[in-house]
Amino acid sequence: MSNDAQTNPAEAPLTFDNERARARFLDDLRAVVGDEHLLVSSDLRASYETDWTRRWTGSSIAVARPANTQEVSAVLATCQRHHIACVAQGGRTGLVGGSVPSGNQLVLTVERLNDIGAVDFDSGELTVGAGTTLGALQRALSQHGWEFGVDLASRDSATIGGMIATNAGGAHVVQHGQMREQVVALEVVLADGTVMGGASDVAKDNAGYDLSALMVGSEGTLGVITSARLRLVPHYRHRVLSLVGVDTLTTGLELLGHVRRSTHAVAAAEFFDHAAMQLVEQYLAMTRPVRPSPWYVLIECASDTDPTEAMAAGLTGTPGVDDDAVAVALDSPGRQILWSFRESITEAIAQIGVAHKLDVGVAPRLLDQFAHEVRTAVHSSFAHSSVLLFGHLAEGNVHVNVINVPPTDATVDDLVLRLVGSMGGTIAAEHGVGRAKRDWLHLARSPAELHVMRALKSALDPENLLNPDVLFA
Ligand code: 2HG
Ligand code: ZN
Repeated sequence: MSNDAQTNPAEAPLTFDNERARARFLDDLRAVVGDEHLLVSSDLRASYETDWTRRWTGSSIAVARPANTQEVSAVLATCQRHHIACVAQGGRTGLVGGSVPSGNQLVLTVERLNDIGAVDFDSGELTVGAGTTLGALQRALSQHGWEFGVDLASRDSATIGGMIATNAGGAHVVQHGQMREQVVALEVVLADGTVMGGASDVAKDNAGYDLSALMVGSEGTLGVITSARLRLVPHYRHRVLSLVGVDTLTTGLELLGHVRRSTHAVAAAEFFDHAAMQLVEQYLAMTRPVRPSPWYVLIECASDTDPTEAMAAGLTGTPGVDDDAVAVALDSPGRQILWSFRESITEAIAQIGVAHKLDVGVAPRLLDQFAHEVRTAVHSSFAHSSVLLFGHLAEGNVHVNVINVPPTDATVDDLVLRLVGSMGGTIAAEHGVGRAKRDWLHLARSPAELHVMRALKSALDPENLLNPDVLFA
């Protein structure tokens, strides 16, 4: 890798100054991916230039759709030769603008890198292309006695590559961890086109720096992930899910504590507020099966032995949790109905507007205080706004969604993120930093950490060509 140019990652990406240079760049790309897979006209590019939220949008020179690692490598080498920045893209469901181009940049979509390798039954591992959607992976595994440890509502759009690049979390972090925990090894293409690593099936490897781990959560700024060797988890024969209405999140946490003490099988612990419940009831045209409460908590247990009794034992005995506050689902259709109240919140919100999405985390014991303060602060500055709070209870991960504030007005983001910072929390609990949070990264990372992050970026991408508008302000 060349290391002669040291460009400040904060500098603007290099851009074309004339049409001929642009045409030469496009010709070189065409020679790599073929005419059909280089999308140049604005109507073909359009869907790759806006993310799922519709808050983050931009323009690109073109969209390249390489078919394999060699083509990804040649595309990045072409970008480097022409000094053009490249934004790697998966399913565009990251929610922080991390895969949206912002000007004279190339979009590199990994959607054609979607091979799903054979499951190694003994080790419970497999290798997949970065463009494989989570849903396709789950369907491929359904008959094999293994599952993938991460699940999230956008499963049919989110790609494994994007989920690794953002270290996605989802509903089962409490049982299986985030994407980081599922990665055995990665194949990555570096800024100059060098292919690094490979989806090795060596189970334990301590030979120096864990370079695959470095790529997890790097948001396309250090390299483009092309394939991944993934660790699977056993398919559990029994699953039981409870929806419980509670007055406070502290009660929800107590409840979770009881269930955790009576079984090790807790697979998910989620929460949402009454405003989110009402919106989803309207969106799904369904009625909640429990009495109205300020908060709702979903607790799922999954194991090889039936966890129903242990779950029931855990649920009883928490003050304020009476029978009409609890609904339990033992079979798959019943569980799907209960899950739909939680999983449809994001879609229901998108139906009514473009939301400010602040994916933040605080110490779980501070959840009620945070909820109170964030609602008060947002409403006092934006009288017509609506605040919806939902997220992942066990991790104190709150998805603050604010609607009826113009998408371009970042004062509400500032207000929420500073509040989180003042409570010792994190400004990015599971969606990453992207373009949405880069101005507030200093609230979550010390100067020493920022210095090391910038040093890594400069070492691996000296010309600042990989996703230059995310992470660093
Ligand atoms: C979830 O947990 C997702 O449902 C989406 O992370 C969160 O829409 C959001 O803000
Ligand atoms: Zn989430």
